[in-house]
This record gives sequence, structure tokens and C-alpha cells, in this order.
Amino acid sequence: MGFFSAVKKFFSGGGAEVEKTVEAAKAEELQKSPVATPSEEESPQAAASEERDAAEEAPVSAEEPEGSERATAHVETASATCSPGDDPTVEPSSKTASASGSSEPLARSEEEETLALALRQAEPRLSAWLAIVLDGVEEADDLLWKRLAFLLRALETPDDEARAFLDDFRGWLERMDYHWLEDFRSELQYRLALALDMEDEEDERDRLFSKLQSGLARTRARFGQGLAALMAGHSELNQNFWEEMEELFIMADMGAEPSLALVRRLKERAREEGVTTPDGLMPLLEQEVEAIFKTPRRIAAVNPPEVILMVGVNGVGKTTTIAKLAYRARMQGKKVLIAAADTFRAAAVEQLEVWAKRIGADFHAKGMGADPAAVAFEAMDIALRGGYDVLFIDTAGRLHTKSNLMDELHKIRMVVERKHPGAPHRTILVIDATTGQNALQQTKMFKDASGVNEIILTKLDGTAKGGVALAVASQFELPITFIGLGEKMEDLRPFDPHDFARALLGKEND
Ligand SMILES: Nc1nc2c(ncn2[C@@H]2O[C@H](COP(=O)(O)OP(=O)(O)OP(=O)(O)O)[C@@H](O)[C@H]2O)c(=O)[nH]1
Ligand SMILES: [Mg+2]
Repeated sequence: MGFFSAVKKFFSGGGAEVEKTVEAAKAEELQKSPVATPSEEESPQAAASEERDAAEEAPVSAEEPEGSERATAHVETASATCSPGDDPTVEPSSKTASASGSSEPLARSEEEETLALALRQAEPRLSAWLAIVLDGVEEADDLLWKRLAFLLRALETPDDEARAFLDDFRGWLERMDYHWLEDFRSELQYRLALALDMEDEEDERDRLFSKLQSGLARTRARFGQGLAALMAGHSELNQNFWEEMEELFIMADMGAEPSLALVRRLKERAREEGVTTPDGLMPLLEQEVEAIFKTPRRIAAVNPPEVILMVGVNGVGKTTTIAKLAYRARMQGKKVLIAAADTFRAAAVEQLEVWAKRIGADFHAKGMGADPAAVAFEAMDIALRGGYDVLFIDTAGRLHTKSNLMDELHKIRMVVERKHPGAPHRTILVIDATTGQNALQQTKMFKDASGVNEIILTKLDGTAKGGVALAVASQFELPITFIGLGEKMEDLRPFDPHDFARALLGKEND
């Protein structure tokens, strides 16, 4: 999305500039200081800073709509007069003092100067920038909004987009009744990263990779460390080595067949490429594991609303995953409807309603014991008439009636398809990684019966059985699109085969 395009430019193209040494940045500050002298007040920079002064008094904030014009002027001036290396937020302090005649704006200006300098000296990474900007902020008070407005201005965010972002976040804090920074800090960072569309950006990779690494710690303890021991215990690739490797893969819940197939491929490649030592085999193993995950994703043109049907046995994480996905969709500005076609438990409907409210999605339910297909039918109708972008349908892992779960899912598919040809566009099977080999039976059952075309693997954080991801991917040729690494919103992560393979094998980030 176009939001914060300046940031992307800054973080990618402008990276070298940001990496300036402290000395260089300071030298630049010194060079700038003459601009601040009263005799040069007529210079374009001074004029620009005057406008900025005005903007300072009216930070981009939901509560101060009258500041919008001035803030816009500030942003426009900043982008018009500054090269990527110049910091639009740095103001000459003496200028500010002379304009206001009071010491308070001077203090503010100095503070922002310090912040701006710190930003330029920091790594071009969102988490690092946020740490600087939030220094001294403890709660959701004026200081927070001022600092966030400052950050958004520093990133040349168009005023209306900055305002929308802040309004949205302010609303969320109110809905959630969050007050202390420690309660919402990760959420804030997550929202910024999402809004910036930064998840694939190099600068955010380290952070995401370490999250993945810690999430997979237990799996790696079994798989990666076992692998390291195997590699260390052999100096050549003999029969013993291959047999132990096979065993290791099977023990790591990869499944017998996929394990044998992987070892067979590795043997072949080692022979072809003249690799004779375990060390030399590692890069090949990494490539092969990555290749297993690289199932092409089906990309179909979608006539909105896009309908996403969530299936899976009970307790795997369908409802929480819907909330997380819906949240991502909301952050991308989509209009979202969630339907509670899980009518098995009253608590399930309530749970989903609470989530929907929190993330700003609409909700449709009929209550406990209702016909799930009827809920889906009505929701489809509402989504079509209401111009929704996405409809998520939550289903139960169990049913009240004696009818078969698979028949019920089939009925849901039929009714939405009848109302909206092509729907459901995505049927996502949620699998709990802690169930290990059971995941394979579940995948087979749902794939045969309800046309699954995507998998989300949850609870990887609490299990040593993460190797099951390999088993599922290699046996069913279904793309794993997201993985769950915890219960929080930001713990649902897009699945990256390369990173996952490396984290699984116990590698550092590259
Ligand atoms: N640790 C961890 N817990 C998770 C993850 N995903 C979901 N959970 C937890 O798993 C539990 C069950 O999640 P639900 O979303 O209610 O599961 P469900 O599939 O909707 O369950 P039913 O509606 O009963 O079929 C909840 O306590 C979630 O917080 C994850 O990735 N990691
Ligand atoms: Mg549920």
C-alpha cells in the first residue's frame, strides 16, 4: 500500500545515509546551525522552520483537528526542502526561541533535535527507531501522541495517513482499555510494521527471525541439535550416517515416508556433487528442506468479498487464528465480517464476538445450536450487501447433531457458493503442531472431504514436534501460509520457507 512509501524509500534507498557515523552527523548539525541565526531568517530553511514551528504546536492528533493544515504544511515543506539525509524534524533551536519568546518550545525543540539526531544514528530498523522515540514514554498520554506524531513526520508520512493511523490506534487502546506502554508496545510496533508493509523488508528480518528461532526452540532442540550431534559424530557419509539421519528425521515427526525420501534425495545429490563429508552436506540439506516447503501458492482472482473458510478439529486454534487474520486484514484497511458458524459452544460465539469488537470487524452469529450452514448463508448475504472485502467463517471441530462434520462443512461450502460463485475462495485447515503425526491424518481427512487449499500450523512455540511441518508439506503439497508462534496477535507470522528451514536446522540468520 502507499502508506509510508517514504519510509520504505528511507529504509531501503536511504539506508546508507542513515548509517552515517556519529561524527558525520554531528558535523552536519554544526553546518546547519548558522541557519538558525536571526540574520538568516529570510532563508528558505528559516521560512520552512517557521512553518514547522506552527506544526510543532499542533502535532498530528485525533484530538486536534485544527492542527491539520499546519501539520500538512510542515510535512510538505519538509519533503520539498529536504534530501533523504536532511532531517525535516530538526529545527534550529534559537529560531524557535525567538519566535515563541518562551522557554517551553525551546525545550521541545531541543528534545526533538536530540531525537532526530538519535534516529539518524540508529540502525534503520523500526524496532530501533521506536525504542528511541518511546524513550521516557510510560503511558498513553500526550507525550506518546506527540512522539508518535514526530516519528510519522520524520518519516514524511502524509498528514491524513498519519492521522488515520493514530486515530485507529487511539481507538484500539480505548477499546482494549490499555493504558501502560508495556501493555501495548508490541502491538504498536506490530501495527507500524504492518502499515509499513515491512515484513519482507531486510531491516525487519532479524527481529522476525529471532522470534521464529525462539518459537522453534524446542523443535530445534530435538531436530537441530540432534543433527549437529550426527554431523559431529561422523567424518564421512557412510551407511551408518544415512541410517541415523533417517532415524533423526522420523523422530522429529517428519513421518517415515518423507524422511526416507529426503535421505534418498540427499544421498543422490551428495553423489552427484561429490560431497563426502557431513559438513558439506549441510547446505544441501537446507536447500532440500526449503524446497519441500516451496509449494506453489494458488493465486486466484477474487471477486469480493473474499470468503475464507476456517476448518480443523477442535482446539487447534481456528478461532484465534481467524481473529489474527482478520486483524491483519483490518490493518490493511479492509472491511471485515466474521461469521460464527461454530454453534457448538455458546462460549465460542462469545469468544469470537469479543475478538471482532477488539479488532474493529463486524460479526454475525445465530447462537448456540443454530444450523452452521444457515449462519454462513446469512453472513454471505450481509457481506455481499454490505460491500465487505473479506468474510471469515469460523467452524466448529465438533457438532451437536449426529451429522458428520465433513457433511456440515460441505453444506457450508454449498450455500456460500450458491450466493457468491467462486466462494469459499480459501479453505484454510488449521493444524496444531503439538499433535505431531496426528496432523497428517487430519490433513488427509479434511483435504479429501472439504477441499483444503492452505494450511496454518499453530502452537509451534510450545512443541518439539515442529518437524511435522515438513511431513505435512511433503505429503500433501499444500502451502503452509502462516504459522502460530504464540497466543498474541503478532504471533501469527507469514510462513517463510527459507527462514523456517534455517531456524529448524539451528542456523543463525543470514
Ligand atoms: N501457544 C499457542 N497457543 C495458541 C496458538 N494458537 C492458538 N492458541 C491457543 O489455543 C487455544 C485454542 O484456540 P481456539 O482458537 O479456541 O481453537 P479452536 O480451533 O477455535 O477451538 P474449537 O472452537 O473448540 O474447535 C487457545 O487458548 C489459544 O490461545 C499458538 O500459535 N500458540
Ligand atoms: Mg473455535
